[in-house]
Amino acid sequence: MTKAFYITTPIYYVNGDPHIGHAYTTIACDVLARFKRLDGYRVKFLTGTDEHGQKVAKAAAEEGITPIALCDRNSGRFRALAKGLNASNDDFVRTTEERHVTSCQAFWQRLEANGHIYLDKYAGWYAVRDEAFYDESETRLQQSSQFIGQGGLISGGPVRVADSTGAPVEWVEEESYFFPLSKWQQPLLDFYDANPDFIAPKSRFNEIYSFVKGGLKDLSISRTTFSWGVPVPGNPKHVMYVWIDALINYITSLGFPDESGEFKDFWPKNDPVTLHIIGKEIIRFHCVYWPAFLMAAGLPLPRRIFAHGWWTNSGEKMSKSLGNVVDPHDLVAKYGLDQVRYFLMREVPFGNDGDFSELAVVGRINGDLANAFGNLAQRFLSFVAKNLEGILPAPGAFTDADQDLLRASHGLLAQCREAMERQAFHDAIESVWVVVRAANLYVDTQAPWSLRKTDPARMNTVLYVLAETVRHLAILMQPFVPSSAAKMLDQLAVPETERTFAHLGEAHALKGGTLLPPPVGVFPRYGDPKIGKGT
Ligand code: ME8
Repeated sequence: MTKAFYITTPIYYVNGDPHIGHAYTTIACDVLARFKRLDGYRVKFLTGTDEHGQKVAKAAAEEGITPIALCDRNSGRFRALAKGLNASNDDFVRTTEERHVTSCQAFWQRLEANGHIYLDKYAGWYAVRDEAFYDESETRLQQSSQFIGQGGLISGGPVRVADSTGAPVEWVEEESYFFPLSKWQQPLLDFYDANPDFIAPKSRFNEIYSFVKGGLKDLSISRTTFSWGVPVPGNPKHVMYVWIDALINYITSLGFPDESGEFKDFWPKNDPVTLHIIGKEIIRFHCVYWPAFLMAAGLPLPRRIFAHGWWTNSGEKMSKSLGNVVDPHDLVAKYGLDQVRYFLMREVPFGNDGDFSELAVVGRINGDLANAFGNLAQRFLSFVAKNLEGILPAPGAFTDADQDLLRASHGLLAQCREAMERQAFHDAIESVWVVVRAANLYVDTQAPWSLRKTDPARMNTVLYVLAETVRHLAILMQPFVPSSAAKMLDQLAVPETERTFAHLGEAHALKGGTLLPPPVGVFPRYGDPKIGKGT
């Protein structure tokens, strides 16, 4: 039976515009989805938008439009981003959709039926920006400052902010439904102990483990002071807390509360297949609340939650007020989509924070893509076109050097699989680049161009080995740079039906005598006058 794989991005808040951070998560998920599809899995890849809650209601009020008008417009921008990134998502969920409201209410009723919801009163701090409740001990007083005209600064007295995020908090007192999170402390710790890979990287696992060990308080899960949310079944004065609503999106898309369709394949009881990729700032919601909600509802848990790091811009946090938010559309327009995808996956080990700079982007484009990978393919393809009428020669007997290179190519799938199981994109790419570099060295040492007159048979073998190596590299790079890898495979005349990982290895090797189409450069240098872009 085909193994299933379910991968999700967080659903993005629609109060702002998409930025590079959103693009980063979506691309990472897309790379994993594509990798698993090529590896024979039945994949479902979900993304979408988080549209309820006070933050979105406030943003709409500030613009003087209805919340749904804001959601419709901005959700469209996130959908356009996914498309613009060539994301292969199978669904795009919006939390204002009917199917989601049904799913949330059914989930709530399960919790209630199982005795895990009670009515009480909440009195405490709330940060609208984070849509999070904070204990007084998690907040601090901070001197506020306000800009007045011409760069002047005045002090506006102390404000209370959340320690971890700096978001202003306000005092909230209202009737609220609660989830008895405190009761789930031990079951959660037991679960983490039994599943040490549930949260990655390890540092995040440790962070969550000690947070839970420190004790959990019951969680307020409904609000009454505004109405932009999913009505609580049986008491529509309350809307659900936006985070319970948001987390449920992951099962809405599987058809919940109907457990007979996709749900049973992608949210199975045994051997879970779900991977949630999120940013590091939302681990508490995903690694504590979500598993506790699921346990309480009597539903299975995801397999793993990976929290990646944050991008800064030239050392500074990206923020609207600083005006340094990197717009993914601009970046793609300037450097090319596959170039941006490659950069984001290669530059920073997934899980670490990263610093964005255009200098680094150009370095990767010119160094890794144009000079190393692109050039490797380009050199022998144009030689074949010019000197052999575009016909791929058949090889003779392989020398040790040939076999070394072919063996290295054949060994790549296992290395990439191992790295991708850890969501170590940079390691997967680096293992491919070890072979890219070895192949470039092979070209230098074998010097096929100089063999044309002296030893054409040997030249043919060398060209063939290069073609077969590039075939492997391009097949494996498809998840990262889908259009460029496809172009490379087109130039090797590899049929579209023979580009999965099952086609790696000798059984599907290129055949000598194949006519190759005229070569075209796949990875241009940035700053090359021919493409009219200056660095
Ligand atoms: O948190 N660097 O939505 P959101 C890297 N709606 N990634 C970044 C980033 C940065 N500078 N900034 C944002 C929410 N991200 C909730 C999620 S899920 C049930 C609900 C990415 O619009 C990162 O993936 O604030 C982060 O988790 C996500 O955007 C937050 O998006």
